[in-house]
Amino acid sequence: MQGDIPLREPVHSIQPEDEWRVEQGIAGAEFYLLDQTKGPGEQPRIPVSKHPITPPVEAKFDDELAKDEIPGWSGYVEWEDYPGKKKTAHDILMSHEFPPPPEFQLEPIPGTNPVLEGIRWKQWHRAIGGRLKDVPEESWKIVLEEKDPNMLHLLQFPYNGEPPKRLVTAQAITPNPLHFIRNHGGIPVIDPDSWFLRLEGLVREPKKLTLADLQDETRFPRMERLVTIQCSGTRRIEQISLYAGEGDEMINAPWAEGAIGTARYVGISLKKVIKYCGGLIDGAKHLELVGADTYFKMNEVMNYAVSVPYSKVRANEVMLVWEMNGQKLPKIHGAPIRAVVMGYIGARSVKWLYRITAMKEPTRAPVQSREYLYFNQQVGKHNQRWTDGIQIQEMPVSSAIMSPWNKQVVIHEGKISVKGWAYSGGGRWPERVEVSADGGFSWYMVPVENLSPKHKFAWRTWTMEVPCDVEGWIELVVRCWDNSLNTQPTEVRNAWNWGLHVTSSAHRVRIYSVNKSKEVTKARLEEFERRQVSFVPITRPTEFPYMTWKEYDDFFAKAGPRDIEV
Ligand SMILES: Nc1nc2c(c(=O)[nH]1)N[C@H]1C(S)=C(S)[C@@H](COP(=O)(O)O)O[C@H]1N2
Ligand SMILES: [Mo]
Repeated sequence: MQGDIPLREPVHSIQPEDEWRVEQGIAGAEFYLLDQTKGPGEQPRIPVSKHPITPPVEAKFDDELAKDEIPGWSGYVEWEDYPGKKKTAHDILMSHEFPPPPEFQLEPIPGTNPVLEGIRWKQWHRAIGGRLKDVPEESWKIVLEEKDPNMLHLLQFPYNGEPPKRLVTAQAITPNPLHFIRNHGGIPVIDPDSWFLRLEGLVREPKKLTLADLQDETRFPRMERLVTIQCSGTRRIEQISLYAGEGDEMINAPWAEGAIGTARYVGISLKKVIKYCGGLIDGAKHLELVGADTYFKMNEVMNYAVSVPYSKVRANEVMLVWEMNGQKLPKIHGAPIRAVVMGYIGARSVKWLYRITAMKEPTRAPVQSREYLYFNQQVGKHNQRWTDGIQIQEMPVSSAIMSPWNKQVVIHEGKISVKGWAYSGGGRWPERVEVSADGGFSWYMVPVENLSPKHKFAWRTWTMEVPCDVEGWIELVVRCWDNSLNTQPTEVRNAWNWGLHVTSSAHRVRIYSVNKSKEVTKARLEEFERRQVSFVPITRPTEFPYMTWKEYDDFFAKAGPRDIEV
């Protein structure tokens, strides 16, 4: 009887609260600093993650500061034209204390959806007030309107979301509601009829062009391209699970393999538009692309901006698009017009584009000059400078397994069905995809007919039946060779970097293989079924015998006893 078992009072522990977890390395954020340049009595004993809890910001709303700039452009605040406004915004931000970013690398990632809320970002918007006050809520409404309910919302605001693994490669062309979203700010909603594009800086004839101007085929011929947009943070979760990197909740959204999407875009070549402005003058070599959203960085407020070299534009590899997969470009993807920079990281494909400035040098806007940097392994919190990183443009060749999933128990008959994507940046394309079922020792080539068609600027999805004789834990690995015969490093560590970008290593998935082509395994599975006992979780001890005593005796009769006699 249950009642007979005495319940013991918990023994008082002399271990300080949870310290064993710190010692075992499973409560990393609270890992005490060990400063070996100091004596034992001088060690700091303050857990790193115990920040003071700051009360929510009480905004001093300044409706004049952040107001809609142009009728019909809702949620667009102009910052770049008004240095004074930027200064005031900076002073406001400096006068408040904001909560630190949440810890999600050294401690487990929350299992909620949205995974992270973006409290700091919401509070920054509230602190500036005016038009920005309502932007977080308005943007979330657009997410719910335009995105698929299956989306994994990594960050609610600014919205960052990706499709779940089972849907990433369900189709070679990603349906718009399932295309990942990477926002650095709120979503401006711009009426197409009042939208215009400013072309300025070192262009011979600065111009303002309306949507009707851009869509006038007598001026600008239509262009249609199948393009994969990949965020340089794709598959970052593999780097995070190995070593933590820079922990801002926005910059380092814990992307899995879904921050990549492929769509058919219709628009025009930016090259023709620059030509229409008489071309570039005075040695201009870069075009700064500016979006109508508001971005926050180190207590500064700005419009989202990056730049592309003019050589890329001249090659007709930068489009201005208004149509995505046969539909009007969705608001959340940058309507009315976004740039699509083929073969470059997603960050260059500016959404809600409204201004293009020709300049001599790449822009110093933070997304170009201070973020999206690929550091070497010895650069980190202790020593990074912006120039220590390569500014990421073209992504290297990469690939991922979308099924099966890590820790899945896969029952098969000697062949495991595997599927996924493969992609290479810079106009290179996957030429060969290979899958290994033994951790990367032997590789099987995906038959050509199992790859989706080749395109210069798009991924290829693939499926594969991989021979697997093994029972128990195995590691499936995929790697791709592009048309320049570039391939992927084999381990995450090989490409690990402080910014947690460009996870280009071969994607590894550990699964538990149950090979039903083996008689004993087949019989055992049937027994589980007959007894209506679940086979999973595999760690649960089985409560019925593995064999009969007769089988046991027969074995030893045949094989001889356990110990031999002299
Ligand atoms: N204006 C603007 N453009 C932007 C961004 C942004 O935050 N604001 N994010 C960039 C990044 S980092 C990526 S990866 C792509 C993502 O495009 P998507 O959201 O349409 O998938 O948009 C890029 N263009
Ligand atoms: Mo990105």
